[in-house]
Amino acid sequence: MKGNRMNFIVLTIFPEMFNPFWEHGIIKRAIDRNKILASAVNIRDFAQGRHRTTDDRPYGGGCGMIMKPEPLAGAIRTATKKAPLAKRILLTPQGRRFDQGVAREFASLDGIIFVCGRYEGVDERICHNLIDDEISIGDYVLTGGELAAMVIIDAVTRLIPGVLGGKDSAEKDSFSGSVLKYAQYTRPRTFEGVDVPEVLLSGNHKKIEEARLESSLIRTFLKKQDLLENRSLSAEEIKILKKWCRDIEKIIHDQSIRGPDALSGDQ
Ligand code: 6GU
Repeated sequence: MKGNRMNFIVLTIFPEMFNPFWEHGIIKRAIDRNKILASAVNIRDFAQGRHRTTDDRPYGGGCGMIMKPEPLAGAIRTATKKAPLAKRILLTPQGRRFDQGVAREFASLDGIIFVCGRYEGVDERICHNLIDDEISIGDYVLTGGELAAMVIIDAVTRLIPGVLGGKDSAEKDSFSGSVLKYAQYTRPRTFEGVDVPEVLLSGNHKKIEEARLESSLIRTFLKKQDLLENRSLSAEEIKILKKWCRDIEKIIHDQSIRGPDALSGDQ
């Protein structure tokens, strides 16, 4: 019916925050090319009473305000009618941690309904029947789920087939193969005294691939060693790592035959 177009519906008390987000860059292009459908719905539209309040004081006392269940329930039910197959995700610092693996998982969904919490949180009863998953984008506290929704929509959209320009741009990302992206360069050839590595100008594609793999490994080793430890290494990668070991052992060996002082760094 709607084909493979991903439907993002964001439920928020600040829908205007999303206007500039929908209107720029890859997200805008994905909307224009019908790869995604995106909308932000005001939870307040489902609130009752003259003041249309969406929050209230917590039972049992304590500081801060809680998002009332009725407006949230109304907003979630209406969104679910529009996108019956969509996964309903509550954005909360207590949720499962979002990462590239979760982004890949979400990229294959029909749609996502994001519930953006504000204040001190949402009434617990919302989670019983109306929420399928709880997600956090990291271990810090934001004032609301809106920025988290944008982070997730951004990361997921670029994984949807046909969204990125080059056909393999998403596959060659940092993390896709669980290593970081290699060092990249564009013109000019010399910038502030630093040259682009010679091999990249050689036109030798095999050499370039090798140099890039080595660059990826070095950067991963220096910046995110845990990624390397959890990776099953290819024969090519093991070859590169073993060469480093030999190079490092040679340095240590050459230093140590000059005497113990050579290693202490106070020569
Ligand atoms: Cl999803 N919401 C809030 N309020 N804070 C967060 C978060 C989400 N993820 C990390 N911190």
